[in-house]
This record gives sequence, structure tokens and C-alpha cells, in this order.
Amino acid sequence: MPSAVYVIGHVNPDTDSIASALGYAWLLRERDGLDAVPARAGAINPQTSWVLKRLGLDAPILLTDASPKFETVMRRLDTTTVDRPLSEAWAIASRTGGIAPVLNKDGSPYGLVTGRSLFSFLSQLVGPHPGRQEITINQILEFPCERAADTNIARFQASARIRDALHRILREEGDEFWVLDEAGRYVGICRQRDLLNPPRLKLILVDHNEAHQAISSLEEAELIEILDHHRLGNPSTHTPIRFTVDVVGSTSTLISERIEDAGLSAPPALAGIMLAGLLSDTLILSSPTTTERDRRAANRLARWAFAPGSILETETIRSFGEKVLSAGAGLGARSPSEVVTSDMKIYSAGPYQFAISQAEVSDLYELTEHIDALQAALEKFRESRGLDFAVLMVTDVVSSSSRLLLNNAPMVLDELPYPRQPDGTLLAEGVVSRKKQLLPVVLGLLEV
Ligand SMILES: [Mn+2]
Repeated sequence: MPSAVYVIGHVNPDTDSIASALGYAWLLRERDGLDAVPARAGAINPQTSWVLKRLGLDAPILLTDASPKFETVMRRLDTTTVDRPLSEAWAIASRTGGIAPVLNKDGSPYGLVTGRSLFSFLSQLVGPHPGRQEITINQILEFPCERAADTNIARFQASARIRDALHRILREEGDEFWVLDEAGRYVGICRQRDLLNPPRLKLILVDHNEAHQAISSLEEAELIEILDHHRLGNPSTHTPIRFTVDVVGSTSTLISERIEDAGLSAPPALAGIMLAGLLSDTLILSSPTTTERDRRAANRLARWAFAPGSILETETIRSFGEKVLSAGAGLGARSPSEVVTSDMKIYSAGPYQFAISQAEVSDLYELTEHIDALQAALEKFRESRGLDFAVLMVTDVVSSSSRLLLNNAPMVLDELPYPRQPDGTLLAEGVVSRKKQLLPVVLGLLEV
């Protein structure tokens, strides 16, 4: 467990974020024999969920907080029950270094047999009477465990953060604590000295490098590497790390290059989801973020993904790309708040904290009937996050234009170079990339 390295994308994961976590974890396992585990920092969006299902892949595990938990340091020691003879606890203690957990019959914790509890049981038994010292070890070991267990042991939830319980841990007299599941059943034992210096979660960030787009408590994790294609906003680290931010259309592009450099080829389903990530980020290689390397990567991934006998055998880059994009598209299929939050990124510039969400449609006419509901959802979302303003970018993937809905935008954004429409939205013709086209214009206005 402590040696595992988690490969994780940004919160509100998009397809590229999930694909690059899966792809890079696979490469690190294949090439380096690393115990690399793909992870995600939030719920799967409709597009990614369609792609995973189509390819028969499981979603990466969900990790929402990097702060060490009780379960990361606990040890699953063997147990005995209250009515069993002390000899059983003795046998367990001889394997565990001196402690034996004693449970009630329903699996809930009763007490711990430790050197100290055993000594106090003996002094009770023998007391000051020299006559009773005749008792043999065998007789003692026949007493039920319940008699010799210390029941005054602090209890913690396996999923709780150690950091939140530090004061209590330091105040407790004992050196060992119960770790319980949600139902209050035993799962393991924690030692105080392990809790005071828990191992950090090892993380590799893909498809993002800004701390506020990352899993919470990132500062408590051990950052191993960053592999990304976005603007810089990276956290500082104590030690040097591998850091790659390259100007390509998707993180899946970078990972497919590394797979090829290693002389490997990705299995079809994995290549398929990376291709989906690439085609989704570049709007089927049409977004201005698309580079020659992305085209080569798309061909390489297509070669692996569409191999004879594979699930995607009959697809082409275009046919597969259109299915991927339409799986995420549509305003009517999702609730307004889902449209606003499912592909949302938070930025800060100068005094402003703001969000830009993006939703894809295949026809901007679709927007008209949803404008009021989307505006309301955007406002509600902005208020709930305490942001200064929020933007929803609705992108028509066919005509390559976007309409912008703004909520509480500061006056400087009146200078945005997009004409205001009768319905109050802004028409950004030819603008399809949040990262490369919209964000630089917004930042340019905010930072003067
Ligand atoms: Mn990406």
C-alpha cells in the first residue's frame, strides 16, 4: 500500500484526464514495474462514461483527498473474542509484537491485550497474597481474554483523516488505537508512532498542474511527477520532480509518445480511451490547440485501437471522434447544474477567483431554450463557491463557434472582443478552445 503511486487527473475529470491516468499508470507498470494505480479526482462525466462502457474499461478509483487516513497506517492484526482463552491472545501477541485485539462476538471491539493489561490482570489475580503465587502459567492462560484486556482504547474511523484527530491522538494514554469501519466493526489497529509520521500519498499529476484543479490536501502528498499540457500554475515542491508541460492538444498525446518511445504498444481498449481523450480535447483535431504531434499520436493510437479483432475494429478516427463528442454533447440531456459543473475549471488572476465551464453542442440553436435555466444554474454555482464571476462557454463543435454566458462579470470584461447578442450572450466566432483562445483573452483583461 505505501509503495503505490497514484496517477491522477484534475477535479471535474474530462476524458483526457481519465485516459491519461489510465494510460500513464499502464506505462509505468509495464515499463518500470512500478505499482502505479490510476485514479480520478471526481465523478465521471457522461462522455467519459460512454467511452469507458464502449471499451469495457473500469473507471479509475476515486481519490478526493490526499491527506493520510487511518486506513493508510493501520495494521490488520489477527483477533480473538472475549470468551476465548488467554492462550489465544498470547499466541497472537507473540506474532504482533505484544498486542492482541479482543472482539465482542458481533465483531465490535472489546479491548486490547497488551503487556501492560496483562500485568495489571496478574497483579489483580495474585494481589499481595504470597499463597496465590503458586498459580501456574497454564492456569493463567485458561482465563477468558475478556479478563486481561484493556477496554479503555480510543476508536477512530478508517476513512477519517489523521490530521483532524492529531490532538486526540496526542492526548490518549495508550500507544495503540482501534480503527473501525462505518458500522463500528474492527478493521485494524494503529500505533501512535505511525500516526505521528504517516507515509505521504505518492501522486503523479496528469492533465493539470495547478493546485486548485487538483485533489484536496495536495500539499500533504508526495508529488512525484507532473505531465501536462496547460498553462503553469504549479505548486512548489521540497525536492526536484519530473515535470513536463508541453504544447500539444492533449495529455494522451504525450503518453502515447512515451509508450512508443518505450518500444511498447498499448492494448486496444487503452489506446481507444486515449484516442477519445485526444479527439475530445482537440475537437477531432480541429481545435487551434492541435499540433502535428497530435495528428501523429491520433494515427498511432488508431493503429493500436482499431486493430483487427478489437472492439473498435470498424471505426475511423472521424467516426469514433464524432461518437465521442456527441456522447458528451447536448444541453437537454443533463440538468442545468450538471452542464455548468461537469467540465468546469477554476482560475485565479489578480484579485479574481473565477470559473469557466464548457459544454459542447452540435447546434447553437439548442442554447436558446435553455438560456434562462443555465444562467440561474451558473449564478447558483458561483455563489455556492464564493467566486467573483463565472462563465459558461457553449461550444458548437460543428460550426466551431461558442456562445458565452457570463454571471457577475467585472466591468473590465465588457471589453471582451465578442459581440453581445439580443439574448445577452456573447458570440465568440471561431473560438472553441477554453485554454488557448478564451482564457488568454480573459486573463489579458483581468491582469491589466
Ligand atoms: Mn487535457
